[in-house]
Amino acid sequence: MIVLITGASAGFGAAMARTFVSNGHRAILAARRTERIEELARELGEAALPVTLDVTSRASIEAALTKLPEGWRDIDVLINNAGLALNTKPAHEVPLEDWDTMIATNCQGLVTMTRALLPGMVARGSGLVINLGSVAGHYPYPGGNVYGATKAFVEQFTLNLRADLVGTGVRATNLAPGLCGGTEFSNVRFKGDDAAAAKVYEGTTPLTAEDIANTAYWIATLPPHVNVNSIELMPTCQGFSPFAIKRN
Ligand code: NDP
Ligand code: 8X3
Repeated sequence: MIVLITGASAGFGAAMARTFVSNGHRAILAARRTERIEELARELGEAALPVTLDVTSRASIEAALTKLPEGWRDIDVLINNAGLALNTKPAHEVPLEDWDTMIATNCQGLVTMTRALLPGMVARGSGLVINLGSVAGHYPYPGGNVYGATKAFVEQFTLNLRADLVGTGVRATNLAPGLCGGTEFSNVRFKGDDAAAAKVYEGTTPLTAEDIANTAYWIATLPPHVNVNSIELMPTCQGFSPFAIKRN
């Protein structure tokens, strides 16, 4: 199968590319950092195609997809993985630009990619869209404000896709991980403060990018009559907080 992975230049996306290709499939590696995806494509060989695109730009997506070479256009699996969290400040302090960027990437980018590839999948009577949600879309936490809201959007959009796609043969899944280390997620969230990023995982055994890649691969290789609507993963060391109560 051919899988298009957004955010293939790092973290989950790069791990997914390695997993699909090592299992005999072809992967289109999409991201903004061209050198990164070209390097990964060199590692993976002919089964990988690097494609520079910015999911926040409809023009960039359309240009990249139009330029796909013959033989790479019938995409079986779209993994909408590109995404980010910015900041952990409370809602009344966080810069509005951070909210704009998260909404543009995690929501607008994801729906634009999906809308671009769905018609082909429906016409072929098969396909799968895996959207990267998060536990942040299921449970609120301080500083999660718009990030969590974008991931709740991702889950509901995925379920609404399911509603529209019944009978088409096209499947859709919300894949919602919890604490996961070894990616650039926290480095991006803390804007290059790598010490703050490392602290997030201190003393934990978090999920790994390979755990998420293996889950995506499992979802994509289930028999065609099986649709995973939504799946949530946490590391065993992660649990739930009590409600915060401000006492007099
Ligand atoms: P990373 O920061 O390691 O990777 C994010 C990827 O997204 C990069 O390849 C980056 O590539 C790409 N990306 C960001 N913005 C854009 C854009 N505008 N256009 C194209 N690509 C873009 O993060 P993770 O691998 O950890 O996270 C991947 C996904 O999983 C995200 O959606 C995240 O919200 C979600 N997630 C992560 C969890 C975690 O704990 N790590 C837990 C739950 C969900 P480039 O900069 O080259 O464009
Ligand atoms: C990433 C997991 O808990 O940092 O989506 O929001 S969390």
